[in-house]
Amino acid sequence: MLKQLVMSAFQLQVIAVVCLSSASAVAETLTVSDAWARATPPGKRMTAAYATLQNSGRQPLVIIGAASSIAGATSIHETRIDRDRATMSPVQRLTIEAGERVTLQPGGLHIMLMHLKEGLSEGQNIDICLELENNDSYCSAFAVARNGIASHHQH
Ligand SMILES: [Cu+2]
Repeated sequence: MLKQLVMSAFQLQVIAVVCLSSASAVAETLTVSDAWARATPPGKRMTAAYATLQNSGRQPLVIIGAASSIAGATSIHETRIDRDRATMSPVQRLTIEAGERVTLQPGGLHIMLMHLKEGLSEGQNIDICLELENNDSYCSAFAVARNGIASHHQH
Protein backbone atom coordinates (compact mmCIF):
# COMPACT_ATOMS: atom_id res chain seq x y z
CA MET A 1 0.00 0.00 0.00
CA LEU A 2 2.77 2.40 0.97
CA LYS A 3 4.60 1.43 -2.17
CA GLN A 4 1.57 2.39 -4.23
CA LEU A 5 1.37 5.79 -2.58
CA VAL A 6 5.02 6.47 -3.34
CA MET A 7 4.42 5.40 -6.89
CA SER A 8 1.51 7.79 -7.41
CA ALA A 9 3.54 10.69 -6.04
CA PHE A 10 6.19 9.85 -8.58
CA GLN A 11 3.61 9.78 -11.36
CA LEU A 12 2.39 13.25 -10.39
CA GLN A 13 5.92 14.55 -10.83
CA VAL A 14 6.08 12.94 -14.24
CA ILE A 15 2.88 14.74 -15.22
CA ALA A 16 4.41 18.06 -14.17
CA VAL A 17 7.46 17.41 -16.32
CA VAL A 18 5.41 16.34 -19.33
CA CYS A 19 3.55 19.63 -19.06
CA LEU A 20 6.71 21.51 -19.99
CA SER A 21 6.96 19.83 -23.36
CA SER A 22 4.73 21.07 -26.14
CA ALA A 23 4.66 17.89 -28.21
CA SER A 24 1.50 16.01 -27.42
CA ALA A 25 -0.65 13.36 -29.04
CA VAL A 26 -3.65 14.88 -27.31
CA ALA A 27 -3.27 17.96 -29.49
CA GLU A 28 -4.93 15.98 -32.27
CA THR A 29 -8.14 15.37 -30.37
CA LEU A 30 -8.43 18.14 -27.78
CA THR A 31 -9.24 21.68 -28.90
CA VAL A 32 -9.21 24.55 -26.44
CA SER A 33 -11.05 27.65 -27.65
CA ASP A 34 -12.34 30.94 -26.23
CA ALA A 35 -9.70 30.62 -23.52
CA TRP A 36 -9.52 33.52 -21.10
CA ALA A 37 -8.59 34.29 -17.52
CA ARG A 38 -10.09 37.03 -15.41
CA ALA A 39 -7.89 40.05 -14.70
CA THR A 40 -7.21 40.53 -11.00
CA PRO A 41 -8.05 43.64 -8.99
CA PRO A 42 -5.03 45.22 -7.25
CA GLY A 43 -3.72 43.06 -4.43
CA LYS A 44 -5.76 39.98 -5.31
CA ARG A 45 -3.71 36.86 -5.88
CA MET A 46 -6.30 34.43 -7.12
CA THR A 47 -8.46 34.20 -10.21
CA ALA A 48 -10.25 31.81 -12.53
CA ALA A 49 -9.82 30.82 -16.17
CA TYR A 50 -12.40 29.61 -18.65
CA ALA A 51 -12.47 27.89 -22.05
CA THR A 52 -14.40 25.57 -24.29
CA LEU A 53 -12.87 22.09 -24.46
CA GLN A 54 -13.74 20.00 -27.49
CA ASN A 55 -12.89 16.32 -27.84
CA SER A 56 -12.85 15.40 -31.52
CA GLY A 57 -11.38 11.96 -30.86
CA ARG A 58 -13.05 8.58 -30.50
CA GLN A 59 -12.05 8.04 -26.90
CA PRO A 60 -13.19 9.98 -23.83
CA LEU A 61 -10.61 12.43 -22.49
CA VAL A 62 -10.28 12.68 -18.73
CA ILE A 63 -8.73 15.82 -17.28
CA ILE A 64 -7.30 15.19 -13.84
CA GLY A 65 -5.67 18.53 -13.16
CA ALA A 66 -4.17 21.74 -14.44
CA ALA A 67 -0.90 23.62 -14.05
CA SER A 68 0.45 27.07 -14.76
CA SER A 69 3.84 28.61 -14.06
CA ILE A 70 2.18 31.87 -12.96
CA ALA A 71 0.30 30.28 -10.06
CA GLY A 72 1.41 28.44 -6.95
CA ALA A 73 -1.59 26.15 -7.16
CA THR A 74 -3.88 25.36 -10.10
CA SER A 75 -6.89 23.07 -10.10
CA ILE A 76 -10.23 22.39 -11.74
CA HIS A 77 -13.19 23.69 -9.72
CA GLU A 78 -16.90 23.71 -10.01
CA THR A 79 -19.13 26.43 -8.61
CA ARG A 80 -22.45 25.30 -7.26
CA ILE A 81 -25.30 27.42 -5.99
CA ASP A 82 -26.54 25.97 -2.75
CA ARG A 83 -29.32 27.84 -0.91
CA ASP A 84 -28.40 31.10 -2.63
CA ARG A 85 -24.77 30.67 -1.71
CA ALA A 86 -22.07 29.94 -4.27
CA THR A 87 -19.56 27.34 -3.18
CA MET A 88 -16.59 25.96 -5.09
CA SER A 89 -15.37 22.42 -4.94
CA PRO A 90 -12.46 20.68 -6.65
CA VAL A 91 -13.19 18.39 -9.59
CA GLN A 92 -10.88 15.38 -9.55
CA ARG A 93 -11.93 14.01 -12.92
CA LEU A 94 -13.47 16.00 -15.73
CA THR A 95 -14.54 13.66 -18.52
CA ILE A 96 -15.10 14.93 -22.04
CA GLU A 97 -16.86 12.19 -23.98
CA ALA A 98 -15.85 11.43 -27.57
CA GLY A 99 -17.23 14.08 -29.89
CA GLU A 100 -18.47 16.21 -27.00
CA ARG A 101 -17.55 19.61 -25.69
CA VAL A 102 -17.41 20.94 -22.17
CA THR A 103 -17.61 24.65 -21.43
CA LEU A 104 -15.80 26.18 -18.50
CA GLN A 105 -17.61 29.40 -17.69
CA PRO A 106 -18.35 31.81 -14.83
CA GLY A 107 -20.78 30.21 -12.39
CA GLY A 108 -19.79 26.68 -13.38
CA LEU A 109 -16.65 24.73 -14.15
CA HIS A 110 -13.43 26.76 -14.08
CA ILE A 111 -9.69 26.51 -13.73
CA MET A 112 -8.76 27.98 -10.35
CA LEU A 113 -5.45 29.82 -10.20
CA MET A 114 -4.27 30.42 -6.66
CA HIS A 115 -1.19 32.00 -5.09
CA LEU A 116 -0.52 34.03 -8.23
CA LYS A 117 3.04 35.28 -8.41
CA GLU A 118 1.81 38.60 -9.88
CA GLY A 119 -1.53 40.19 -10.60
CA LEU A 120 -3.01 39.59 -14.06
CA SER A 121 -3.87 42.58 -16.22
CA GLU A 122 -5.96 42.85 -19.36
CA GLY A 123 -4.09 42.24 -22.60
CA GLN A 124 -1.69 39.75 -21.06
CA ASN A 125 -1.52 36.12 -22.17
CA ILE A 126 -0.87 33.27 -19.78
CA ASP A 127 -0.15 29.60 -20.38
CA ILE A 128 -2.22 26.92 -18.69
CA CYS A 129 -1.67 23.19 -19.12
CA LEU A 130 -4.43 20.63 -18.72
CA GLU A 131 -3.23 17.32 -17.35
CA LEU A 132 -4.83 14.19 -18.70
CA GLU A 133 -5.36 10.80 -17.15
CA ASN A 134 -3.04 9.11 -19.67
CA ASN A 135 -0.12 11.29 -18.42
CA ASP A 136 -0.44 13.55 -21.43
CA SER A 137 -0.89 17.25 -21.05
CA TYR A 138 -2.16 19.99 -23.27
CA CYS A 139 -0.97 23.58 -22.87
CA SER A 140 -2.58 26.62 -24.41
CA ALA A 141 -2.61 30.41 -24.14
CA PHE A 142 -5.36 32.16 -22.20
CA ALA A 143 -6.06 35.84 -22.84
CA VAL A 144 -6.43 37.93 -19.70
CA ALA A 145 -9.65 39.95 -19.81
CA ARG A 146 -11.90 41.69 -17.35
CA ASN A 147 -15.22 40.24 -18.43
CA GLY A 148 -14.58 37.52 -20.95
CA ILE A 149 -13.75 37.54 -24.62
CA ALA A 150 -16.03 37.55 -27.64
CA SER A 151 -17.00 34.01 -28.54
CA HIS A 152 -16.19 32.54 -31.93
CA HIS A 153 -19.30 30.42 -31.64
CA GLN A 154 -22.33 32.43 -32.65
CA HIS A 155 -24.67 29.45 -32.80
CU1 LIG B 1 -12.66 28.01 -7.87
